Amino acid sequence: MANILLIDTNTTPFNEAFPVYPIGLDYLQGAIAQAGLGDAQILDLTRLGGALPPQELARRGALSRAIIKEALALRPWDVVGLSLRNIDSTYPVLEGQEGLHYYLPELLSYLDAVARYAAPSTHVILGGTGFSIMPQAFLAGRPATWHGVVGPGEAAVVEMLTDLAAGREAPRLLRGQPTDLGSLGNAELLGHYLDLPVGESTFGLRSKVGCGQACGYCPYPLINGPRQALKDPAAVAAEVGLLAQAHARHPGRTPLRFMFADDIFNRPLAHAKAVLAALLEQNLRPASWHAYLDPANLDQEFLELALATRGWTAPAGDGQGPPAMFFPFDIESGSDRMLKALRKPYDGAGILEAVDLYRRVTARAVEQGELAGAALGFHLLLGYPGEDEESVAQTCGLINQARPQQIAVQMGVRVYPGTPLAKAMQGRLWHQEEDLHRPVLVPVDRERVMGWLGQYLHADYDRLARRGSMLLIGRDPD
Ligand code: B12
Ligand code: SF4
Repeated sequence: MANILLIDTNTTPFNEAFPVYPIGLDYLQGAIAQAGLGDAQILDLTRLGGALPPQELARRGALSRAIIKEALALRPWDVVGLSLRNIDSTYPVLEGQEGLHYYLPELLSYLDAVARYAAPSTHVILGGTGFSIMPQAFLAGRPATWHGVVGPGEAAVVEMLTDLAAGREAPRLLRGQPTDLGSLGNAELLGHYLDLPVGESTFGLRSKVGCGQACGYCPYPLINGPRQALKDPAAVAAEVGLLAQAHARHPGRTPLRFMFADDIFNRPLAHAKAVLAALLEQNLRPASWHAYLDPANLDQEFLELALATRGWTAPAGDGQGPPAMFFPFDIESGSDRMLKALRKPYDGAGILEAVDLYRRVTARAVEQGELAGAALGFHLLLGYPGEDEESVAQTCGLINQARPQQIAVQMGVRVYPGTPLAKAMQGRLWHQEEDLHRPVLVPVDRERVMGWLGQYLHADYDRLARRGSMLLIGRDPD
């Protein structure tokens, strides 16, 4: 039995304001226990440090390093694992100093604290999404007792711990395979998060790994690999059941809402439907859930199952009566030329068909009193190489046809190392891979893009708000 400490290093301002439960570490803790390798402890830096008011956020780093020092002094840990999630915000929505959207320096300061205070015999294992995108940013220059896992960690961490326990050398860097995928299991930690002022995305669980696509800008395939691995729908429903039980033990708190934390939930569609059917079979109806979607890979049965399980719904204000539904179509562009450049597996016609289907299914639900109302939104990514007045005009044309109530526009695309976009931008935006450890964005003339949107969008879209590089555009309801 080894002494294992797992540290959640997510001390970003995002995690302060919108706590996300450390699913990855819960999954690893379960995998380690199941393999008979011991009871790993989770050290959650933000929650242990306690809430900080906005004007004192700058103290979080020092507070966290002190917590690390104290925990490492408790005993000579056999293994310390660090979960490294957010490197930067991908698209800066917060105006202000760099630390609000660039987190790598703080993460590295936590690694330095571990290097300083851990016993020389302690093995350190790094993992998590941020680590998986740029492992060398974290591992370079660290001693031979430091290791890393890229991608899903359940099987890989068990393999490494088994090697270390047997006195064998563990590899420096292991590509985690999506086998033996974990489940939520830490009822105590879930209970702790239920006591926080939680939001709709606080709790997540994974129904699969991977999306099977390779969109030009996206780092997800670097994290989770090129293929998909699906979890048994009944096991996913059991996880929702565990979450529901933890929630039931905390009455008076906000209603139970969660997110399927998959790269893409509805691909393959049959699996997503099987997961939702399993929830219904087990009579599990949370107040609401949501997920990232392929906007054109929908069918009537999926939408009906989403409705029956309260996907993308918000309960009625007074808690009585049917909920309202808001469905986000993450279309990224409405220009077929740009969708091709982005390497999206759908086109404008597919998006319009899906919107039409959503409207038909939800109109029927409103008629039958199952929904109080239904609306939809588009998410756009503007400023990818090749974007010009013509493509923005085409996107506006599609919006004018589909008439979403809200449009969120991300202006400028982050170039992550190892993506097709990074390859295309080599020599222009970067030379050495280290150049991309900082948030490098494809340059975009935001004022011009905003001008084109104003010119080509229907006059009904008269509400505009800007937050950093995000634009929020809206119109009055029909
Ligand atoms: C779902 C999701 C969200 C949800 C979270 C809901 C929830 N309750 O968890 C929401 C929408 C709230 C969200 C918000 C944000 N997210 Co997000 N999110 C994701 C997504 C799609 C899945 C993450 C997830 O939970 N996976 C399921 C769990 C089980 O897997 P996991 O955490 O990866 O853990 C596994 C492995 O990484 C590994 N592992 C993890 N820790 C460790 C530790 C050790 C020692 C080892 C060995 C292994 C290991 O093993 C685990 C089990 O297999 C990822 C992209 C992706 N495909 O991974 C982005 C991602 C993690 N998000 C990201 C970011 C930046 C953010 C935001 C800052 C906002 C934004 N601009 O996107 C905020 C931050 C919120 C916060 N409080 O921290 C980035 C992080 C990397 C980066 N670029 O910096 C990612 C990778 C997407 C991206 N844009 O690149 N996010
Ligand atoms: S954008 Fe979505 S579909 Fe494309 S590679 Fe990323 S996760 Fe997969």
